[in-house]
Amino acid sequence: MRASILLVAAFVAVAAALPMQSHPTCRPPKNEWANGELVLSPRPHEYLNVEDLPDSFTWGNVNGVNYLSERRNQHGPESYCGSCWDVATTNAVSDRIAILRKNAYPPVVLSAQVVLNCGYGGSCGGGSASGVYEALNKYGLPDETCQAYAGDIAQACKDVNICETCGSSGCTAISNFTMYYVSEYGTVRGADKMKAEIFARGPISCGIDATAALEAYTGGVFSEFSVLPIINHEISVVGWGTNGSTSYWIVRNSWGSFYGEDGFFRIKMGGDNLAIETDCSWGVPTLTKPSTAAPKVAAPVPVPAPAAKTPAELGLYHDLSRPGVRIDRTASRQMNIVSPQPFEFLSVGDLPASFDWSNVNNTNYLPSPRNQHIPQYCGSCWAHATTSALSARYFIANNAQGIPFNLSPQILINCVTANQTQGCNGGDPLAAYAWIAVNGIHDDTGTWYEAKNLPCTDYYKCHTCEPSGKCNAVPNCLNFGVAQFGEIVGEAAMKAEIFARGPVAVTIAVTTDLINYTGGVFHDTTGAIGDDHSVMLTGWGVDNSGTPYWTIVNSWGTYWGETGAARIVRGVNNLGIESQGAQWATPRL
Ligand SMILES: *[C@@H]1O[C@H](CO)[C@@H](O)[C@H](O)[C@H]1NC(C)=O
Ligand SMILES: *[C@@H]1O[C@H](CO)[C@@H](O)[C@H](O)[C@H]1NC(C)=O
Ligand SMILES: *[C@@H]1O[C@H](CO)[C@@H](O)[C@H](O)[C@H]1NC(C)=O
Ligand SMILES: *[C@@H]1O[C@H](CO)[C@@H](O)[C@H](O)[C@H]1NC(C)=O
Ligand SMILES: CC(=O)N[C@H]1CO[C@H](CO)[C@@H](O)[C@@H]1O
Repeated sequence: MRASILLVAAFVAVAAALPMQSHPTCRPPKNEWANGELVLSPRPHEYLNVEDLPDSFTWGNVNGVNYLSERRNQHGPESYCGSCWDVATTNAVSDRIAILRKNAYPPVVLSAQVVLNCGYGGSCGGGSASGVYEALNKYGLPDETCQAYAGDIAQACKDVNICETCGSSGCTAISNFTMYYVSEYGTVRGADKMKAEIFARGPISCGIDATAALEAYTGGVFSEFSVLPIINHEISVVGWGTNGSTSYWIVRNSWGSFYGEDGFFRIKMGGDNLAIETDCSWGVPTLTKPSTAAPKVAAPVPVPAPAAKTPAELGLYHDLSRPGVRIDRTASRQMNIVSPQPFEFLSVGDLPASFDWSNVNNTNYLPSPRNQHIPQYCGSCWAHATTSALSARYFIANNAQGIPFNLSPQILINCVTANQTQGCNGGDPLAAYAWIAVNGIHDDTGTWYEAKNLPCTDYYKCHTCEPSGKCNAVPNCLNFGVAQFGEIVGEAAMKAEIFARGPVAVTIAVTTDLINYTGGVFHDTTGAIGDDHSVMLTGWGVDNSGTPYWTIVNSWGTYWGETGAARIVRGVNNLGIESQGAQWATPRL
């Protein structure tokens, strides 16, 4: 008894003298997925001269263009998850897909959850980056609209947990969706080789010792050479720079945008600070399937058989008994309009014949697409359309500088109650903007989309979880907002508003043919008009046969329609698109 007390006391004394290791399980020692390499072509350090590389370089700003994908928070939604190795790697490959696709719409965010569901290299108890790269080569990964981040709520590796949509009676596997692959992957160590790899091919993922001091970091160039580093965390290194006297790495963490410098930290380069130059890895994305790739799981058994059922017949995408839009048109709905609206000062005849925020002067201003129906059915289109449009308008207001983000629809589902709005049972887009104008909103790194009605508490507005298992509210998180907001109708006013200020939310009817839509200019012939659904309206054009159309971005995943978007015939009030109301809001800057 006495001996064991002494032992405990000795252990406590030693532990207190050592730096605290607070992420003990996020990057455990190597496992069976570790150290895999598939190197098929010369590596950048073999053909680049490191002396020729610039003093500063970051994929967050290459000649004024950002290629970095959205920040993530691994620590939620309901508990701690040691998935740093997974999130750092899927983020780095998502960046490289943006580089490969020259930032074309839509931005791709690879699904970190599929990695967890399938155990590609580890679990919430930790894992290795090379497992993710190996799986990206052998099996591929879909984007997040197939499988949302659920952290600890990992599921079995089967089709429905790789790509799904959910209806009122459960979730169904999607059989036709895009998989992303890497053609080769490997490891890199040492500052010079890391620089060559990053410069030539894009961000890399690296192991690091996440010390208590790094956890407490709030900005500046970090350095900590006083500890014997033990790699227990993984991050992505996206570039480097110098402040005049000190060179540093630019690092994206996976602890939310509220960590450090907007989710990033800078750490002194050279000398293997916290072991950041010891254990890095890279993958080269490809848009064609490698010849060795095979499905992880057997081809899906059509549910229910046979496969002839259409999405509409399967009750997918939209449940007409659960409207996504609830607008009390007899009530006076709040707006805040203090300056002239674009339709008052722009002449519609002066606007271009085609215009779309997915490509204005070769720049995409739209955030990554969403899926309101995963991990379960939720009639939250009103929250998705409004937050997507506002996110785009922030990017427009920032002149496409900085890292794009998606404002959190979940906060609105939890909190907006005005005028019949009922979370997953539908809501009023204008009431969403009215709520944001008063309360503010945050990106989705503190409030993950969970597709259910949660309480409107500080905790559910913004939280994060610790290795101890404890989850805490993040204070002062709602730092984005709305200045003016209103509603317009009619083609001319909608065009002027979109052209001058950015995408809007718009209310449309949903028909079975819209549910089945796979591409082309949609033209409803049933005469449907109604408050069924809310989508983001991003622009307009005219097709080869001279048919004018609107472009909308839906929140039904990228496997629906034209990569998540659709064209709808314009000028004839199809689905009520020009008469049911388009809601707009300007960002509070
Ligand atoms: C799968 O999707 C692609 C791209 O959207 C499309 O070209 C193809 O026809 C689809 N295949 C099936 C079987 O639906
Ligand atoms: C550069 O960073 C180092 C390390 O944090 C710091 O000591 C130094 O004052 C910084 N220099 C400038 C010019 O900011
Ligand atoms: C769309 O869904 C409806 C209702 O299930 C079905 O009758 C129709 O044939 C489908 N259309 C197409 C083109 O698949
Ligand atoms: C696109 O280019 C045109 C012509 O140079 C310019 O007038 C316009 O402001 C640009 N649009 C954006 C959003 O940068
Ligand atoms: C946010 C919002 O639009 N609230 C409105 C709800 O309805 C009442 C009654 O008509 C209005 O007074 C509010 O402005």
